[in-house]
Amino acid sequence: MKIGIVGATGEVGRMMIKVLEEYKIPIDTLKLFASKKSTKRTLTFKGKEVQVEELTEDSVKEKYDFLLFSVAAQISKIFAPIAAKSGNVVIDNSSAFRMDKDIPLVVPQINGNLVKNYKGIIANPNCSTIQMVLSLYKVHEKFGIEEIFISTYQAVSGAGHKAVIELQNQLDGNNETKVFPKQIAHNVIPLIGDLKNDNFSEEEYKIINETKKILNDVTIKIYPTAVRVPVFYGHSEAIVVKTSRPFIDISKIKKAMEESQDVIVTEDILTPIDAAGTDFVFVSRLRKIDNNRFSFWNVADNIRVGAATNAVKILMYMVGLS
Ligand code: 2RA
Repeated sequence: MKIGIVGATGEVGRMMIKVLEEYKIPIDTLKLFASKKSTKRTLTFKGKEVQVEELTEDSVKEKYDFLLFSVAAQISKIFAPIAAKSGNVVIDNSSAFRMDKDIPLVVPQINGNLVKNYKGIIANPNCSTIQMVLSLYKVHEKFGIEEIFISTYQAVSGAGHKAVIELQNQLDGNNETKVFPKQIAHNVIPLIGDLKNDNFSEEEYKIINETKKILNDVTIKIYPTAVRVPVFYGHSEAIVVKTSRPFIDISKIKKAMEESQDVIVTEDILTPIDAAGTDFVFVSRLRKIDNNRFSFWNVADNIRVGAATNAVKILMYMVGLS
C-alpha cells in the first residue's frame, strides 16, 4: 500500500508512523508531509529514514491507498477535500468534518460498517470521546444509556507537542505560559478549547455531539466537564451512567464492557502512567449506585487509543486486516 501522513511531525503524526509499523501494515511507500519549517527533518519507518516533504496541493493530488491527516482543522478543510477529489480515502484526525452529516465519524469496533467500500473523507473522533464510547458501547447495546455525567482529566499532549514542552519547562522552573490560559504545572485548568455562550467549552461539546453520532442515539443526555491536568500522556475520565433498563448486578456491566476486546476492567487502581504506550481502555473503580446507575474510572493513552491507533484501525478495517 501507498500511505501518506499529513502532519507527520506532530505528536499524533509521529505516533501514526509508529503504530503502522507496530501493526505491520503492508506499506510499500510511505510519504510524510508537514509545514515548510519541518521539511529538513527525516523520520524513521521500518528502519529507514523518510524525508519529510512540504505539504502542497500537489502532494495530496497524487494517488494513495490512504492519507492520514493530523493537522489543525483549518488545514484539513483545505487539503482533505482536494485529496478526496483525487479519489483518495482520507482519515482525518481534526474536528473539521466530524459533525458533517455526510461524513462518517468512526470508531471501527463500534460503527466500522459505515466505511465498508467507502471513498472520501472519514473523521477520526476526539480522543476523550473515543475512550469513553469504547468503554460504553456494549453497555448501550444491552441496557440502553439515558444519561452520562463525565469529568475528564486530560493530558497536555492532547494539545500538541508544544504543550508537552510547556509543561516540562514549567516543571523545570520556567513559568512561560503560551499554550494554556494559565500555568499547568502543579495546577489543573477547567477549560479545554474556547467557551461557548452557555459556558460549555468546545471540548465538552465534542464529547456531547460526537458520542451521539457514534452511538447513533440523539436521546442520550451527556453532561461533561473537561479539565486539563499536568500529565504528559493518558487521559482519565470519571464517569457516571444512567441506563434505560436496570442492570441490577454490576457484574453485568463488567461483562458487557469486557465484550470489547479493547477494554480491560480491573480491580487495580490504574493511572495514565499505566495506560501510556498501550492500546487498551482501562476501566477501574467500577461500582453500582442503584439498579440503573453505575460509576467508573476510565484511562487510556490519548495519542494512541484516542487518535493514531483508532485511525490505523479504521484503515485495517477497510482493507480487511482486522
Ligand atoms: C485535547 N481532546 O486533549 C483535545 C484534542 N486532542 O486537547
